[in-house]
Amino acid sequence: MRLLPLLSFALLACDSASGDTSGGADTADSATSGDTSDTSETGETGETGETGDTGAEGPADLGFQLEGGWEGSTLTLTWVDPSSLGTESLNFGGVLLSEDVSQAETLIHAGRPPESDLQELNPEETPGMLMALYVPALHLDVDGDGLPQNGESFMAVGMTWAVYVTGVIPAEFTQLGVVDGWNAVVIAKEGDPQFADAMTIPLPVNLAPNLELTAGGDLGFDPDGARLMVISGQAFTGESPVGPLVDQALTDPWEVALSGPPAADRFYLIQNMGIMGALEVPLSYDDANHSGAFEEASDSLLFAACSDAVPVGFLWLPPPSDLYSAFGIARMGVGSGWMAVQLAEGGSIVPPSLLTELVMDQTCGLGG
Ligand SMILES: [Ca+2]
Ligand SMILES: [Ca+2]
Repeated sequence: MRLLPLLSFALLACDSASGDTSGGADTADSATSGDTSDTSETGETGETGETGDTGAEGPADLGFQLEGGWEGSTLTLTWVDPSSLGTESLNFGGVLLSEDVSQAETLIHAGRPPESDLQELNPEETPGMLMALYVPALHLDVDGDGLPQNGESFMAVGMTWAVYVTGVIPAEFTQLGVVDGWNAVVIAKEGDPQFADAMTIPLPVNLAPNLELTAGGDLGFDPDGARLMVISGQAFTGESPVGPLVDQALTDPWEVALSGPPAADRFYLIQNMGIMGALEVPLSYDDANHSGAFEEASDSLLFAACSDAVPVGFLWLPPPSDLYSAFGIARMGVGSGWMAVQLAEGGSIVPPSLLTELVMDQTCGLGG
């Protein structure tokens, strides 16, 4: 029964690698490992093609239930290297199959995976039991080759994986519902993974970018003569900052509405998160010279916007374009696009329900 602990350990390792907002160091790692494995496996896609071809002919042995805006996306099953389970970074291998999805309940004939994918996970405790694990994902296949490469965005990474089991299957696995052939295993956030129905594998669209963000709250002071700007976090790194994303009269209550992805020059490597994104910070200022813009020489900064006494920034994360990052982000439940984050070590995502209750008064400063 080593499989279940092995899988849960893999997940714990993932959590420790990317569990908090500052887990971006892993994102950097991921770029390396993701790219490497992608590249190395590309050569094997010949097999993939064959499998896909035969796949169309047999009865369905895997089923996926898509939820959300999956239209126009392509479903892939990517091999997970079992030797990377439980290590700092999961390694993904070749794509077993690729299918343009046309309906929410997508049925696929995957057939028996290539022998090179099937491995004896634990020769000592489950000798002769062969397994191959695949992570299901949806991506926007811009170039039409079926593979998620060259910056194409992931829209979903499943937290229930397809698992092919064959060979000598011990009774304790059979009792858990494991069959010789395709199975599914739920990659639970905590606790042991659970086996599930391979014909109804849930695949919600969990990485599509959130395009709109509205935040605000009651004001703790008289807004007369004050303005509200949203400026790039680059301004705090000593880099030459781009202009404000928003600069508007301050009102009580105040509100900021962001829509769509920010311009390319607003993206930067956010050091304490270790990720490329656009971090934008709302600040009120006293427009002393009535110019309608902030000038350091004449105007003075007032207050930031706080949630739970911690200043808040608006972060745009681009949809992930490598599977490792996509998996990590999906596991964190963060998604992509606009989100509000607390600007503090270990700061968390501000839930949308609290975004209209931000505090902007003398209790909320950026504190350097
Ligand atoms: Ca492609
Ligand atoms: Ca001014």
